[in-house]
Amino acid sequence: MPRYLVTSALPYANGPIHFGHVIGAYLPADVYVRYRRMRGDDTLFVCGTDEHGVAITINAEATGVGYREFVDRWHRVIGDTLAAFGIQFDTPFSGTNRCRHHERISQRFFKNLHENGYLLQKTERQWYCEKDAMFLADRYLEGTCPFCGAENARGDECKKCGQWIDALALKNPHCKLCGTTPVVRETAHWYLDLPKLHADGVGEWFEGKNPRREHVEWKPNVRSFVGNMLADLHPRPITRDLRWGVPLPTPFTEEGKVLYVWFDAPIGYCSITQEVLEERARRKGETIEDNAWLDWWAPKNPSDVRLIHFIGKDNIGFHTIVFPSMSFGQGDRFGHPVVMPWAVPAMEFYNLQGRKFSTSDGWTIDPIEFLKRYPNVDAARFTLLSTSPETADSEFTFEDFQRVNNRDLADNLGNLLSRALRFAKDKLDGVVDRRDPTEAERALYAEVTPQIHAWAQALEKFEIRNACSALVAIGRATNRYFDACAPWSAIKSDRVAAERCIDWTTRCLGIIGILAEPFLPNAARAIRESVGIGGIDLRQAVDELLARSQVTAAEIGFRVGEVPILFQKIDDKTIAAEVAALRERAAASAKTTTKNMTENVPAAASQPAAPTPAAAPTPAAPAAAAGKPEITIDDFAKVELRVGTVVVAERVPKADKLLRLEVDLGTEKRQVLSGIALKYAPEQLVGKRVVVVCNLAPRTMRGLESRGMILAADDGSGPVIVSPTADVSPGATVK
Ligand code: B3M
Ligand code: ZN
Repeated sequence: MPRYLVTSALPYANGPIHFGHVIGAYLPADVYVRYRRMRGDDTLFVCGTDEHGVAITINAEATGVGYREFVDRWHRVIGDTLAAFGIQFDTPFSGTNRCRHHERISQRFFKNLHENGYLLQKTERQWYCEKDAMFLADRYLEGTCPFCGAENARGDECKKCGQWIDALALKNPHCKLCGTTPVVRETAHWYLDLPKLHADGVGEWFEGKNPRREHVEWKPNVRSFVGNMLADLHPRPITRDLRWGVPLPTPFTEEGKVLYVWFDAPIGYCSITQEVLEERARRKGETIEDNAWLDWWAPKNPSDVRLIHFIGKDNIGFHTIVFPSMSFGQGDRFGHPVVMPWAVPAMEFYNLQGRKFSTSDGWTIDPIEFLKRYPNVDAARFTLLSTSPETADSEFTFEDFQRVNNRDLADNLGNLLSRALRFAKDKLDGVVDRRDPTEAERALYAEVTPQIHAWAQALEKFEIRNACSALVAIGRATNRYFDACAPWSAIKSDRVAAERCIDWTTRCLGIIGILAEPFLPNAARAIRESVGIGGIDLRQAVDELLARSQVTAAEIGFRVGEVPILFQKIDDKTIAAEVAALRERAAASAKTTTKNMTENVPAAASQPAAPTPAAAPTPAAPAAAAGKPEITIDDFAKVELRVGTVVVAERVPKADKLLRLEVDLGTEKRQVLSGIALKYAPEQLVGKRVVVVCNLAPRTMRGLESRGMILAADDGSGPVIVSPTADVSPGATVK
């Protein structure tokens, strides 16, 4: 029997998480793990926070808090949020800085790759701040954008025009920390030789031709994304000039260099595994070896362990190419090969009421506050799960929350339970006896049985929405049966018929109480207890249900106890008030002129704190919300905007953010370069209608001429292409 090693993406300890994160990588994993355990599978569920990287150091410095204190604070907030959603990782929920095995294991990965010939060293020129004595990685550098002239462009991209910037081309560069002008210095970095790893077997593994991967189909979103990346693989730098992170192992130690956060973060899955195993052993009064994690990560027989990464779509490349390549490149140096992922059920994006979640724009819901207002976490779980972005982007709306809560849960399950049990209390002396089925009960089971199998099959394939639907369908079938039997009138002439109805209704409720366990852990337990199967062994129950649609324990009658209220309905007024409050928060935040990087930090975080030895804290510089000067209609008329259809889209080599598009404008085809590659895979764009600025002066980027610009909206979380809402012919003017 295979064992299951389940991971959820390690959230950055850098800010709060919202519903999009919860449904992206944590809740579906929790459901899957609960399901696997119900099936009796040995399962490990590993997670913790991602605690390194420039995003964290910059925000910590802006807040004036030491790095470790900063990540500790967010580690707590994130851990509490996930726990509030009933997500039960194996403990500890750790982190890449707090885990005491992390440095050692990360360094081993690096060394093994080096010994196996998969690392390259290259020297490059970078900006260096002599005052702070450090290289200015990515966002530590600011200057004037060489493309649009915007100030405050960062070392890696311009926030204003979205262009990818070669740091050396930045005009008037200055250090974000001290403001001085840096100098160019040479620095040597290590690169992961992805082309070589690909040629040596990672490519075949991805295609399923390599015995190290049992053939499981990739999800289409994963396959298309990775297909594109594989076509254009380059060595990837895996070290950074920073003072926060995992130091390079000896003999590679050099002043101020650490492993790149995306190199050490996935190794966190391994090091946290070691901690989880230690904690398990401790509870049994045992101790374990420092390499116990290898029993899961490098088992003698690789197909013993099924490694499953639950992630959001922006992490696909790292979990299907980079980390598998790092693992593949270990060879046998851990005794046996390191396990490669068996499945990567990546989610698409999850929005909020028609827009992207954006903490800085106030377009978000604080999950902890939400659960204070709606304390029944099962309702929140079920709403997120049944609207999850499994195959396409989807969204959370308060209207869906109301519908799922009121209709699918309160009416369909809660009401059914209380109607059946109250009837038994009032009319049947509180006892539910077993009665043989008639045609009606056989018809009911003919509806329910396929849904039991649909539930299991869907969960096996990570199709959680379908599994939710199967559960709801059992409730609906049972409601129809109950209403057709109408026990309240049957009792007047045929007591046995009424008893039979309550018997079979509660049997189905028992089935619901078992199958609901992964999604609605609290309600599921309450249902099982109320229908007399509180002590049931869930594993055996599922086996029995799949074998014969019944459970032995449910075949004995029971005495009705307390009748629980499973779900409270939510009225229209409450929902309208929620939507209004959300809009108000967004409007209030749009008025605030001081938006800066500390905005994600709770009030307490902006209190002065002990300075860190690593870098002197600097107050965050508030960037004024730039309103542009007024223009006349004639000014606007100078811009020629036309609708076009994307006919070709492809990545631009060596430019992470750029896509080369060919756009059909009706009368001509144009080549346009667009800085949207981080948000859109090329194949998502082909056939899409876009709006092109046609009379923009041509410009050459990366040796390619761009004639025009594609309009995109950006609320700070990346560009979203602007497209006409109805079909318009290519060439149509936009005004
Ligand atoms: N921390 C990115 C994210 O939170 C990153 C995931 C790491 S998984 C090893 O989306
Ligand atoms: Zn400086």
